[in-house]
Amino acid sequence: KEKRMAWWTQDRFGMFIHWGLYAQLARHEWVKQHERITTDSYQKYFDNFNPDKFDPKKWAKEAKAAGMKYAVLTTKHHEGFCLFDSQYTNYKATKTAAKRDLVREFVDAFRAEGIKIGFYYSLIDWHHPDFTIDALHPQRLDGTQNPDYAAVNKGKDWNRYKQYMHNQIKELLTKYGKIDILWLDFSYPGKNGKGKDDWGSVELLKMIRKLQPGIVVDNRLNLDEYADGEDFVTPEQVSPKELAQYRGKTWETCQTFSGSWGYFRDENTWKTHRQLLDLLITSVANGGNLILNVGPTARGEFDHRATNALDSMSYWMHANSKA
Ligand code: FUL
Repeated sequence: KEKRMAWWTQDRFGMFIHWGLYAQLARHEWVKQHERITTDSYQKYFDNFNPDKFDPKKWAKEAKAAGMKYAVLTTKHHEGFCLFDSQYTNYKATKTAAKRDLVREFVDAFRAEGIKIGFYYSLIDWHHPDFTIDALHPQRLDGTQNPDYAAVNKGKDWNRYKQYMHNQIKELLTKYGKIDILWLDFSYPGKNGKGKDDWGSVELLKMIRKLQPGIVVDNRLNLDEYADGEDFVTPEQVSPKELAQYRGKTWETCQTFSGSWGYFRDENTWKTHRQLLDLLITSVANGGNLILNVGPTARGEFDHRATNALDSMSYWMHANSKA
């Protein structure tokens, strides 16, 4: 483990990229869930998806200038839309007006800049017909005492979903060369009652390690009792003050520039440049990594506020680097 973690603990600073159909609504990557949008009415965002400004080479240059050494892209977020050309679904970028495998282009562009490659993949899927409807699903039931979830889930085949998810992770780990990080995300384990057996986490991790022996895997697989379950813990959106408690662990804090992960046009909670630097310095000082998130717009660009923040990091890196 120490060997495969060596570069990761050394590199310290990465870019998270949350991108999907939700960027078009520009109000949170959970918008389908927040607003209880049905899969039918969400379809228009698939039909209209056309990221004509997508230029991952530009993204990679900005990441590099900011001093980021690795980048993790959402290959599929909870909404279920795949940025990659999966053979197991048509709900994917290649079937939209984009007509491109966005993951492939991301990989090529970031690799060319010498940036390590990470894939985020959501175990949760609000599009797949076999994914269980639960209290946190967009189609959750209204607040009666005992909503009848058994009835709405009748006919759904969980094993079919599980197989789909494993197949897609296999695709991601076999079709894009060497992948450095896998960032799986169950997001809400306790509340919907799904555990490692539901996700098939033990087999999943075995497969991952076999396909990509050097890969670094996060801790969101519900594998707490399984000895080799996690390479790093993932404190999300915690304040710099709270970071000291992770000393001694292998950890990465994931943070946004504003509040949401997906592009949110009207959010007014953008962190100041000073706050961002404070996060980076406090993370590193406490022996951890920082992964800072950009949510590109639906057309595929970084918002000027994100670019501006990245510029400020780049300025600081430049002014303080010995290289
Ligand atoms: C969470 C997700 O629910 C958020 O949307 C985001 O992806 C964050 C990094 O992880 O669990």
